[in-house]
Amino acid sequence: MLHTEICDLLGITYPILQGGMAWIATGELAAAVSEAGGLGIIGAGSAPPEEVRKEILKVKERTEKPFGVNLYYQSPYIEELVDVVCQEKVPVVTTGAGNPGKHLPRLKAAGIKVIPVVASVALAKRLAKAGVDALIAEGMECGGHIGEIATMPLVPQVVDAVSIPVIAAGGIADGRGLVAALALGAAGIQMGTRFICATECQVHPRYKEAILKAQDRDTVVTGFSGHYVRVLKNKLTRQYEEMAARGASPEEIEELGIGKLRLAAVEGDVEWGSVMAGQSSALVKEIKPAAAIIRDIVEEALEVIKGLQRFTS
Ligand code: TUI
Repeated sequence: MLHTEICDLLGITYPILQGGMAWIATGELAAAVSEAGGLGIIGAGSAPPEEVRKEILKVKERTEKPFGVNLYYQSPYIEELVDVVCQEKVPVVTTGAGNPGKHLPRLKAAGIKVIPVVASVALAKRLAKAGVDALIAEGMECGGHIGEIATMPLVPQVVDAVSIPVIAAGGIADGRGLVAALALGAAGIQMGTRFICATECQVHPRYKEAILKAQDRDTVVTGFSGHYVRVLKNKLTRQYEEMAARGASPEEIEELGIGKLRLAAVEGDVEWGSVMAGQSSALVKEIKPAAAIIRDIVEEALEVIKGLQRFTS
């Protein structure tokens, strides 16, 4: 058994959250993770509110267990999405790529547990003061939109700065990573990349294969002026690098990224699409059911904890 305060807070069996990845984390994956004792999270991304409601209903049909929705704060539908999660009484909301402060009163009034993703100590402090239930401290090893600080230094700094539970994310894909996160003071982990390679994940099979093939140096950070995105290297990232080298404008570079996550995740174009994935990609070696992913990680974590006793006297 591996139990932390986040299990009690969220009503889950294992302290493992699945990242709410846009275009990737649909109701099927979220339901499978929740049913296996973790917290499955639907990625709302920039999808229209009624599409997100459909995914919520899908999860409710498949499991009685708690689940979450991730709200992407750059979505043009953010206000309507807050309405949908409140109406549907979604048990947990995680947020990304922005400050959810102004929506906290509404979300809390609907009985929703709110867990923002933060990439800095300053925002962690501000949101803890505003009354969020927990925080996800996400290091820049993760895939997709990233901050500037790595998981190893970020997590203990956030843990020291707040008195609510902190969940570690970024670069974690196995039991060793889970134990390391606990050692840093985290109460649990969130994994995105590992769960992309879950059997139940509906992403295009070529996206999963690209992660399975990836080695240690196969991710790259693209972006400009504070908006950085970690993806697997491919033709798109080489074109991006050429553009950056010839001094292309931020607008031109932004233009290159439009629609590219959908191209990879839905169409399966892993050469010209944006294959968002973390540095943990090289740790992911097989596709297996979400329940097996969770079981194997917990088993490995318990073995690692036992093994650590040899260093004590
Ligand atoms: O949100 C993420 N990761 C994401 S979102 C995403 S969707 C996308 N699609 C196409 C192009 C680009 C992105 C892919 N990956 N992670 C959570 C996260 N949030 N990491 C960092 C932050 C963050 C950054 C700034 C949270 C808050 C914040 O606040 C700034 C402010 O307003 O104070």
